[in-house]
Amino acid sequence: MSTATNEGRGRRMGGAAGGTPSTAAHALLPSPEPVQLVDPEGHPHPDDRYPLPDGDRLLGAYGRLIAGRRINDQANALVRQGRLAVYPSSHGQEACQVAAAVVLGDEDWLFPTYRDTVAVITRGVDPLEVLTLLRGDWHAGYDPHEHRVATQATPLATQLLHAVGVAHAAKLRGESTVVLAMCGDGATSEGDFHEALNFAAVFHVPVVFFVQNNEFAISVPLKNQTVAPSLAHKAIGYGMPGERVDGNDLAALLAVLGAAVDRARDGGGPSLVEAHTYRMQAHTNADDATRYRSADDVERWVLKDPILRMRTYLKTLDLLTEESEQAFAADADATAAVIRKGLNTEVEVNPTELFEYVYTEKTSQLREQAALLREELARDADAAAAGTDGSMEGDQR
Ligand SMILES: Cc1ncc(C[n+]2csc(CCOP(=O)(O)OP(=O)(O)O)c2C)c(N)n1
Ligand SMILES: [Mg+2]
Repeated sequence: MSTATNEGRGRRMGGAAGGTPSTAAHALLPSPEPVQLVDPEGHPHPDDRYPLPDGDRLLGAYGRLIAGRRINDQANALVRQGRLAVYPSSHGQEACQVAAAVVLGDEDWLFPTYRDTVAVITRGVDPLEVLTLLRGDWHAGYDPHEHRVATQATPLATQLLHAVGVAHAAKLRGESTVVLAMCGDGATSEGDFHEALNFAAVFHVPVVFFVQNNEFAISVPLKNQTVAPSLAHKAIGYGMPGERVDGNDLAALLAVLGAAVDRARDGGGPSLVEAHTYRMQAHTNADDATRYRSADDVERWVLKDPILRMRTYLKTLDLLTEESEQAFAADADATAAVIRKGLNTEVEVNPTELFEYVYTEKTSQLREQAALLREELARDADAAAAGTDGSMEGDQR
């Protein structure tokens, strides 16, 4: 039996290839503790491997953080007003959302989940087009090609395979595209997660898997999901480097994700970044988080809020002024106002569009269902014209 291994092929993020087999394997391992460059009190925390992003970059990203929080708050309010059917909020995870979007270039692709609305908007997609999905009007309200953002995936981990496919295609074409694929801690238990990571590693494709570990998959805590030392440790099993980062530290996220993207672009292959963060609110409005976790747990994470620490840090450096704070707040309010106005406008939806744009040729079942719907709509229209309720005699609908 051959004892050949692939040790030596992998590289630490931003590090050099090679070394003895054991050091090469070791180089794939994540840091023992999540990388942190700014602590929860706003103090810098230097790290030899990851330089702090410069002030302008941090300030710009901080502005997006403020907008992200505002978008989350606005969307939650619109759910309560019945204007959105559902909103999986990223409240508390905004640093992950912003960093995932801003580390990419125009030629790159982002593959988000249902929770990543803020990342999609930060990348430049029109907020109203993004929220169309969560209003229930369309499967996706935006053109994925316009900003190179795939549709937000609700079936867990499916987007990871699509992301690997796009990265593989880009590599075959000789393009410099990098793909960043997002998923949650729960999604790492899916078979698709395994298939995506294995394919990506074997074919050495330019993809960054970004896992937002917010400690819950609806009501299931991480300890019931895995007993691996961390989710980042899973990477070594596929032969790619893993890294852990403080998911509420915008500076660390920009540095670590930025290094992973550079590495992929330079031909270094895939890697996995796990961000340690926390889902501050319920899974969605359909969930009651008080049934499975304590208020004290949530309270502990309030102190680690990504906005608070970055504000303190930027103020200490005199990078954030009263005026720029006001400008960021005004900008965020303007985005929220656009969302409010747009979602308070009634849309005319055509229910028969439900059957369009999926298959080039509809299946016989879909043709039958579409015909039934058309008949029902015609009956309703006739009834409305005649002033009756539209139901047929004996109709049990
Ligand atoms: C294949 C699949 N199985 C189950 C579900 C139902 N489901 C929706 S969200 C969710 C939890 C996912 O948790 P995680 O991956 O940690 O992401 P988070 O919601 O915390 O961002 C589950 C089980 C689904 N959407 N898709
Ligand atoms: Mg989760």
